[in-house]
Amino acid sequence: PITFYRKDYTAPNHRIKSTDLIFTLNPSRTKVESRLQFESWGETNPDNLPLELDGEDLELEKVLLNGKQLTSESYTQTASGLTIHNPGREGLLELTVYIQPDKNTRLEGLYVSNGNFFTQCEAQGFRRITYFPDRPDVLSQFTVTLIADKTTHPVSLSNGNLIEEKSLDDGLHQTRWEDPFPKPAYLFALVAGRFVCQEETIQKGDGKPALLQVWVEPGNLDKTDFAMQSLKKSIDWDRSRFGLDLDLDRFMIVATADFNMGAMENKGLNIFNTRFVFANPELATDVDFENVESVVGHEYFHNWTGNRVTCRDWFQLSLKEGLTVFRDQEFSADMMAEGLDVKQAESARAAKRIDDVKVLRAAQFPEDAGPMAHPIRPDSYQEINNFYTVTVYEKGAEVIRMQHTLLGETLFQRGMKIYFDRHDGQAVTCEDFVAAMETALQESHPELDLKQFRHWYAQAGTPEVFASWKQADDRLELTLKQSCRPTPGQATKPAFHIPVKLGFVDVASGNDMPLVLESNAAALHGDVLDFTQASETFVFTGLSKPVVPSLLRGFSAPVILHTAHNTEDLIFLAGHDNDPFNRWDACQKVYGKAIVDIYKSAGDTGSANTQAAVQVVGSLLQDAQLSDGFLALALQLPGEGTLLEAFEGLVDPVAMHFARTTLRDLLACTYAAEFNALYAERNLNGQPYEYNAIAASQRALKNVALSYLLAAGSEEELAIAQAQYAQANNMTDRMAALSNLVHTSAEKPAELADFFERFKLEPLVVDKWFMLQATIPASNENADTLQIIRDLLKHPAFTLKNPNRARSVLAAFAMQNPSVFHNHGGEGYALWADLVIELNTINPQVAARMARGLDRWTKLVPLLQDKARVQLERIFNTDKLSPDVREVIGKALD
Ligand code: B3K
Ligand code: ZN
Repeated sequence: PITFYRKDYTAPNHRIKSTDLIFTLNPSRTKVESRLQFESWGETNPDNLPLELDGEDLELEKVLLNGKQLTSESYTQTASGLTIHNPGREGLLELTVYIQPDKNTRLEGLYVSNGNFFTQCEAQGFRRITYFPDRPDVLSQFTVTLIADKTTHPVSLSNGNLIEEKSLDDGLHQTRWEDPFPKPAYLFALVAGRFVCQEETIQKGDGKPALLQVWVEPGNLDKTDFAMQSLKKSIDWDRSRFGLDLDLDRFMIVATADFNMGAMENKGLNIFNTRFVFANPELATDVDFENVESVVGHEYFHNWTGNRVTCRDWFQLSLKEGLTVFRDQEFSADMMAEGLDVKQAESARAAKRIDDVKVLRAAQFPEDAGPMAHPIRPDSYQEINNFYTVTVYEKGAEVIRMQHTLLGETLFQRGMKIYFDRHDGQAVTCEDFVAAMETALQESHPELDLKQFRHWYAQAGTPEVFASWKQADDRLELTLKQSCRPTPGQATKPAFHIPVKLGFVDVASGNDMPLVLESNAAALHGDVLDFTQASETFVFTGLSKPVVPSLLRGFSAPVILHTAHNTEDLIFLAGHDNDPFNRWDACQKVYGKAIVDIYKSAGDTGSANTQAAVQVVGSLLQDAQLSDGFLALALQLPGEGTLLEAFEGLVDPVAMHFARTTLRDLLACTYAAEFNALYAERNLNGQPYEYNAIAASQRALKNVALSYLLAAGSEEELAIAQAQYAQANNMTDRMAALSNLVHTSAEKPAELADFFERFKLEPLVVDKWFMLQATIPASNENADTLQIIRDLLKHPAFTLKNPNRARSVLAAFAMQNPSVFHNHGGEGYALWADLVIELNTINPQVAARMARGLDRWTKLVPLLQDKARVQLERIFNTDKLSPDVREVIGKALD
């Protein structure tokens, strides 16, 4: 396999000033004609540098340079590209190629989905459309002509503005599009087919109108309102919070059922997985609504952070992704807090923060500790598509968030302005972003810099922070130590600059005490401590009464924090921490310790930690001050992925599942009456459904209560879930009832068949139906989940060709159902390997995602490691393994 290195970056020989494309669209043979106006990149470049174009799976018909047909000795054509020898300093290159969109099951480049044409070009899909310098630092102005059949493909769209539309002979029609902004090829898009749209004209900040459209296949218009609302909110929010306005006269979203990822930010023509567009109460859960809003926001925000300023090379991916995730997280938090009073708003924002940190702990921490660990700015890759990771995205967002924490909102926005002033229209690096933030910081704090902070871009691995303290004579000595375990290629790492947000909670009053730092006082900025050494002691004064430190508030840095808190301290923080995030986290720590005790003692529930967990839940249930959203989060036990990753030593996921279930059942029985009451109070059955943050958290709490009710498991509780299913007027309640029934019932509930019948024409809901069954845990001893999965794979509605459907079984099983996937017989791994191997030939990108299922196999108990290795090796030795899957499995076996 070829490895690409960040250090090897060189500028291209030529830039492409303008790109004129003509597509004659035909599913089995599409003609692509291109006219590329090129010129030498650097003034001092020699005249005879070759023009290098990438290309894959293309049938080349014609090459013309400055109007003259080239003979075959003036260029070199290989399986990966086309090199024009001696093209001169500038000129016009004209190419004609043919491609086969209907054979494209990889869904990269131009492909056909349900008869319609779509493109996906990021990262390197454009080279499967025509020969071109397919690299993000080549920005070109695109004009696109689309010629298509009038009846089968009446709608045809591309980036930018529609400048011409006309009928042609032979039942064809043509549209012509011009994108005023130069862009790299990865932002190119075209869509053609049968579509309908919801549209609206809005006024931009400069008073000019802009046309917004959401395009879907006929029959789906009743699912587009929320996406349109979300788009308008995104536009308003980016203007008011970041001062960034829509820069086009027209902004389009198109939904397709066949899509490798969530969505794509093509300039002016975002293409979405239907999953992140379609939303109405009957079909989408509250979480689906939330995701639609956040992904619509994310793609829209890319228009500035990604498109106006893009990446120099793919090692810089986090430049746009980390920043844009940070922006979409803030957007969602602001939307959830909208219209609430200060206290409620704080709680709503904390709930969003908790959701994001859960993802980080469940998915990013394992990645950072496993064979695919990489810095948010990777140094090397074999297949770039494997690096659209939780590290680049979510940890990348944490690294931006830390800069936001260090600078504060005002200076951070000043840094954004400097960034755009310097780099609008350019392809730049992560370093350019940090430099802009550093300039903003130094304008008001010349003594500060982000020198050490930059390690976050270069070093992989999750830092661990160890905190201990001594309180005596009105002083508190806080000692922080940090370390970071080796990751592939990085044995030792210099200390990180870690912003530690903190408070000292007075035990008597529950209030935060003022922070007075006596030693190295310059390290404290408001309530944020700069922690920069391997080990450092900070002395705080004015603390004559006992306090409990609350550290890393709001999860101010993506680290694993080990503290000297004893069980009593944690119980105190779980009840009194003034930082809602840390209050939640204290609950999680207590539950986690209890589950580990149960795990280690093979089911014994007598430990002090287990008692503490019971006590914490009891207090939460009695606390009338808590918002529904917070309570719903605080009552949920840590997820299995988080527990497995946090466990010290080799672990058995099956036993961990049962330990967690044991605690859940204990809580359920102890508080059966309270959960019953909670359920009854929050049960809105019969009231009209509305998606909003308050109503959603009420439903969330009710459904958490329902899951405890079913865990306690009598006939009566079963009837409650059945009634909720039958009476539900929205998908949130229906799904919650069904999943509780399916995951705990003795036999296949009748509701499961009803659900399929009701929704069989709605692919996204059918995905839920598959997913529900693929995630039945081992604790449901009446279900043979592996057999259920084998049967699901033979269901007429199942196909590996559609990524959503493939994920609904394969990812659900291998990544969300540890107790079945890791079954001791090894059948789970074998089934997974069969599917990865099959998917490898259909869609390498999605296969490589699924191949990550055993990333952390060396953390498993020896019995499971042996079984895992057999299957990893079986995949690795498969014929025609794609570079995508090879990289993932190869690194796992390294
Ligand atoms: N930028 C795209 C991801 C493209 C993935 C290519 N394998 C979606 C996003 O982050 O907005
Ligand atoms: Zn993105």
